[in-house]
Amino acid sequence: MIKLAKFPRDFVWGTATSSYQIEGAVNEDGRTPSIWDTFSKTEGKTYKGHTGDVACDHYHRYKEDVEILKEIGVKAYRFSIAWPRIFPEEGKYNPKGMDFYKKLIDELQKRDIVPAATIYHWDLPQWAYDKGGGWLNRESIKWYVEYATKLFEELGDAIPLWITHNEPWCSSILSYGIGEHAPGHKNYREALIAAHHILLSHGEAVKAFREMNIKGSKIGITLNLTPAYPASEKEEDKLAAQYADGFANRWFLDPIFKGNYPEDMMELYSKIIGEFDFIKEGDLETISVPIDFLGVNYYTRSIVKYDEDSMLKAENVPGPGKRTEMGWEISPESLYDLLKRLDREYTKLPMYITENGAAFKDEVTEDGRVHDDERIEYIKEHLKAAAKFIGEGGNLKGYFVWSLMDNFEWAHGYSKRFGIVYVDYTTQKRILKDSALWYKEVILDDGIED
Ligand code: GBH
Repeated sequence: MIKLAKFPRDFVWGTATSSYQIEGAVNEDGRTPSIWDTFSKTEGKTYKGHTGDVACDHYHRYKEDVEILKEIGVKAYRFSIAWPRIFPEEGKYNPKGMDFYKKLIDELQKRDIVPAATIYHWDLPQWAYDKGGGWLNRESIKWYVEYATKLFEELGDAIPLWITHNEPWCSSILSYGIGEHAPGHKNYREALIAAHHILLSHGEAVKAFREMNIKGSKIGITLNLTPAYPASEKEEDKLAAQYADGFANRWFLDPIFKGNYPEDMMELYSKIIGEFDFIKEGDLETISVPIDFLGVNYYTRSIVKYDEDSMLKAENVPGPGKRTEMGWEISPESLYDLLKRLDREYTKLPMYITENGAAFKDEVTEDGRVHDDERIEYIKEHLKAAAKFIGEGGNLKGYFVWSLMDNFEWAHGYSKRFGIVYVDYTTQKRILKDSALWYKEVILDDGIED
């Protein structure tokens, strides 16, 4: 046996999910619709019109699912809380919705699994959208902070890791700019306004959290980061990579860690969106309030060449690596590059990989199992990259596989499977894929053997 990668004994091994993607029970215990209910029920927005109405029925099966977590042996479980269960109407707290998360946390604690909770993983209450477009309305910050504060009051120190937002790039750019996610707007000015308000809501929630002095709990944010590489050594391609990096990464990292938006991007964006009059005095101080850790979601990299006609002056070109079912190039080395760069340019704070994983064509074979060797390979290579970073002194504290189980993959509906646990959507039967059994061994060994 050769040790391929070794991790510290206290490394946090986890899996991740999110509320709308797994819970179902969309009309139960007082929950009202989110923008994803509305969006998925709008013709043509999701694969075959799939919705999260039932999903993995986790709302009713959470005990069984926590049992599976125990079986895999994870140390931590990252889930998200559904805002429309907690505040089904503006200003109206719903204790019944909170009860579900209290019960879930209880089950986790009984099995020594650390709960890591994401406050916002895209299921904005429809009522908030109806008041001026949700994140477009600066009032959204107030609504979010009221919601977050309630969570801190009720769950507080039961959650050692609080994550304010999951992937603000997705909930702003993909949702208000590109239109692929709810609410499906296609307007770049709106995308940047939404991003700004989301970042502000993060900062205000961190401030509220600090004021409450919750002992033993940490707070941070999760960003999806996509390292950008130039297609050639040409200066113009390097410029394209600089803009692609600004678009995907620096627009979010810089305000959080440096207290300003990147100047090159301000200049580029101002030609498209006009004035940045939605940025008020003091906003960047709020966005850059100190956090305790950074969550990194990493799936793939981008390779770009210069394109005069495109808004970002950059056009994606396919990389040479193998692809997952999402069409995303597999590039574990880029995860290493990314972590090094974060350490060098942004922060020495603890980091967690809060999502990493892949969709492949999974099938239950005659033996009743799912032989997902490609997923094992994917996770193994990314863990090796993570271990290399740690070996060089990098402050990486944990790794969460996306996802615990197959689920509602947003615009792709149930057509893409990211789980290490297979879900049969007809029977709701769960089957541990080979990757889950393999991950169990990794956790037991705190490392990978070959
Ligand atoms: C995450 O989003 C989400 O947090 C999670 O809910 C979701 O299920 C999971 O990933 C799997 O998709 O778009 O071709 O330019 C990840 C979103 C994926 C957005 C990679 C940027 C870059 C490749 N990111 N993507 S591409």
